Amino acid sequence: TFDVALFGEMMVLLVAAEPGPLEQVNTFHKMTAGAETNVGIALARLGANVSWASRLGDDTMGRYLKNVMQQEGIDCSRVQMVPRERTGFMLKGKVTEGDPPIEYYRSGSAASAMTADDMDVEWLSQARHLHVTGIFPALNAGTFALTVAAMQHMRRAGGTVSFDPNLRPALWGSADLMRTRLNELATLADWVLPGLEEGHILTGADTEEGIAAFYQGLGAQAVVVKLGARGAFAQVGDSSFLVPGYPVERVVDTVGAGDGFAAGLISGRLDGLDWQASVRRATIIGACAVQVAGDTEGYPDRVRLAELDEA
Ligand code: KDG
Repeated sequence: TFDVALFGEMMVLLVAAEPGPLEQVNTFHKMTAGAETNVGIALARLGANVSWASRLGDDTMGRYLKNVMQQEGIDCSRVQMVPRERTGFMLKGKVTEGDPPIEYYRSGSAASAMTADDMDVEWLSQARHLHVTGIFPALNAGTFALTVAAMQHMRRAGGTVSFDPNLRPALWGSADLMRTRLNELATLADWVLPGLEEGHILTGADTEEGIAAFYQGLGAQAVVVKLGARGAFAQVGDSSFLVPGYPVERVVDTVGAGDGFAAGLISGRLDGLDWQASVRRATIIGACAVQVAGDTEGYPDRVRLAELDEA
């Protein structure tokens, strides 16, 4: 058995080294992106056994990504390197405030061709937990079907499923389709983890309480709404609580914070922590992520996490 199973597309991330419009940037740093693999990296740094199922092009970028995952200690035995197919990549700008501009080069990528046939039931049955985001199922009908099948299987097998809607309207094409499909996935999740603005878009509710009530109505055991610097609101069964944001010195880039948050929550629960302590761990890792330019380099290991928890 292992702790956490993940699907998802990993991409090469080229981050602008200087501010300004992307067309004028001369220097980029090569890093990695992908919401699900970000969660995997954050979990592996905390010592979880993570296994990732995906496809990559058998090209230089694909080999780079697989290498990074293996160096993080993640099992890549379910990652296929596909000849004559391409690995996706994305560009990200550098900003001094707010969310950075991004540009995708991922349509037709190796990962986007996955279908429900790529589900390895024997592999998934060995996992304690499955984490899903709204990005991979947005790629294609096949990746959506694969996500649904994996969530259904995980529930039948008695494991837990977490779901971060991670809204990417550009990938869905239509806001209505995005809402319908993501709320469909939420019905198959035990823990739903929207941001406040995302929750508003998906449910129509204006408050964290309203968002939580919506997803409880769809059957979620726990709903944790991310409130940015204000922390997070959690509704678990009949009880609800607020965990204040962990102090941040300087926000450099918010991308990757939600993934760190999910990893903190999952790792807390798998370690047997109660919900309060798990949400607190989630806010600490989210805070680490916003202080760096890439998605993953801020994620702490156990030693650093303990230091931050005590500080
Ligand atoms: O959550 C972080 C992701 O948004 C980023 O790594 C890129 O997966 C990504 C996407 O599709 O936007």
